[in-house]
Amino acid sequence: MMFQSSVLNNPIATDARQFFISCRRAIDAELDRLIPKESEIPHRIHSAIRWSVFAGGKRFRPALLLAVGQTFGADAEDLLRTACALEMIHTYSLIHDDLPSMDDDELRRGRETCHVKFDEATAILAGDALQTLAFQTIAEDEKLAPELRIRLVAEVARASGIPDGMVAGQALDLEAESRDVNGDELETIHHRKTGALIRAAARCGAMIAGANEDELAPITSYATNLGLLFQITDDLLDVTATAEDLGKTPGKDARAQKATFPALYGIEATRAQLMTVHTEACSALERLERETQLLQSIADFILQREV
Ligand code: GRG
Repeated sequence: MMFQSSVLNNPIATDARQFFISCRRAIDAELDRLIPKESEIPHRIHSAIRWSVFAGGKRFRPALLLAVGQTFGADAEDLLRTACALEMIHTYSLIHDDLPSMDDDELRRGRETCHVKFDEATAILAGDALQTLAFQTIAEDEKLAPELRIRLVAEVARASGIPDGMVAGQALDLEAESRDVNGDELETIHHRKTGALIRAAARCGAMIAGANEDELAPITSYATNLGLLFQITDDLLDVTATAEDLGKTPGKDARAQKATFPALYGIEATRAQLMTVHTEACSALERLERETQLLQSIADFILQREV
């Protein structure tokens, strides 16, 4: 398999923006190969899955997996399927998060949400199918040793589920709607709801590259801080950005009186917190005896992101 861009397999790629652009093509092409076509029966669920997956997401989690894996010397071709599996899990979570019984939203990735375009039952099934396809994709990745595939499946399952993964974060978030939460509780929600999958992306990249435990620890710390950085910038963008920029409905957190960093601490203190978390992420990288310029650039990119 040949990648269209040399940047993807270039160990000296240092610019996050360029890296994301070049990754995106390879990730989308592989997702297109892995997900059944609309023409396959049952048409409606395949159409719904493709509607949501190919709606223009940033592909941040798979790109992070590729970046970390390449930092540790893995070949992009060995990383790509697990990277796509993470995007499948992420897209499933967005489809289910948008459902009327959850966040009840009509706009996602700049277009109608899955249940609005199709129907609620189809959206539930599309999310379910994406989740199982993600695990199937890793389990059947013949480029990787069977033992490694088991470790990756466990890592992704742990990050996606309970008690410390994304589903737990979503459950805590729903519970928090009916009461006040403090800063520590908010961080706990964020670490699970958003952080766990981002952390798994980085760890899977390192695991595929054969990184040892001494290297996994700083990468885990980097990615934990990166996940928090990503969520705090998300909270800020919800206050400051437009629907056109975001491709989703802004201002929802404030309208729902949701606990967010800006709501708890104010915008200026939230910006200061961003700087602290960014510094923590970068200082974790200093513990690695690797060329980490691309990973630093990704932290800078998230700090400054506008979408
Ligand atoms: C339904 C089990 C379940 C979990 C839902 C992901 C999630 C958990 C909820 C989405 C709501 C939300 C605003 C989460 C915080 C940040 C976040 C994950 C934003 C969406 O991710 P992006 O910005 O989206 O990477 P794109 O569309 O670019 O992939």
